[in-house]
This record gives sequence, structure tokens and C-alpha cells, in this order.
Amino acid sequence: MTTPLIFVLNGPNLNLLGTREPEVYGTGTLDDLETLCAETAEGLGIAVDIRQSNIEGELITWVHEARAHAAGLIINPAGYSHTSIALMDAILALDIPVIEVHLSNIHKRESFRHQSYVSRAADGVICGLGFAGYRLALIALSDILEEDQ
Ligand code: CA2
Repeated sequence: MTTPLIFVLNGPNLNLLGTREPEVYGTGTLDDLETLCAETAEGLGIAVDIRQSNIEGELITWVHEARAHAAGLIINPAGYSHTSIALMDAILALDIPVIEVHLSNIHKRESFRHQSYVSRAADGVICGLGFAGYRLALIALSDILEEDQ
């Protein structure tokens, strides 16, 4: 049996994690988050390909790549959650399980953050749990992929 590969995509400005707004996003850096994902995946016996981009088109290209190469997708679309019909359309075209993650509870924040186009395409959404949201998303995808076998 081959090891399932999960894509973990982070959107714009998440490269700034740990440098500003710790009260909203915590003190951990993107490197810390990537380490957490890699260690969690190792424990679950799955592989992860973790990427971050500030460019909408690059994220869309990676979602297309996930179509061909990944068994599941975790995505924090960051600001594009609230604006990008193009990203939503790319995710709608996937036939692998998709979990959208937000570090902060977007429903407790400004009203423009309450709606996510990506949520219309995701199978599950986790928000408000900080880095733990990614760990939980990996566990959920691992369970879903095991059930599908
Ligand atoms: O809570 C989340 O994970 C968000 O996706 C983060 C986005 C925000 O636009 C979404 O509404 C919710 C913002 C990412 C920016 O991250 C920064 C981290 C540190 C310093 C500055 C920005």
C-alpha cells in the first residue's frame, strides 16, 4: 500500500506568522506550523507537501496539482477565503477530501470575515483553534482516507 499524500496549502501573509498580531494568530512561526504538520503526519503514517504563497494564481495551480497527486487537501486560504471565487471553483473541481482551516475564529471577527467562498467547496471547516486546527485536520483526513479503503 502506498503512503497517502496530503497537500497543506497556506495563503497570503501567513509567512508573517509569529511576527505580528500574536493576540490573534499566536506566537508560532510558519516554520513551527510546518514542523507540527510534518510531525503529526509522520505519526499518522501519511506524507505531507506543505506550501505557502501570497499569490492567488499560484494557490490555484497547486490545487490543480493536488487533483493529480494528492489524496487530500488542507487549505488555509487566508484573505482569499473571503474574496476568491476562482479558488472556490478550483476546489470544487477536486474529488479528494478538503478541509479548510483558519487559525482564528473568523465568526468572532469583522463581518467581512464571516463568509468564506472556500467553505462552499470544503468538506469540513476548522477555525479558532490555532495551530491545533491543522493537527485535527490531518487526523480527520487520515480517518476519512482509512474509511475509504
Ligand atoms: O485565521 C486565519 O487563519 C485567517 O485565514 C488568517 C488570514 C485572515 O485574512 C482570515 O480572515 C483568517 C490572515 C493571515 C495573515 O496572517 C498574519 C499573521 C501574522 C501577522 C500578520 C498577518
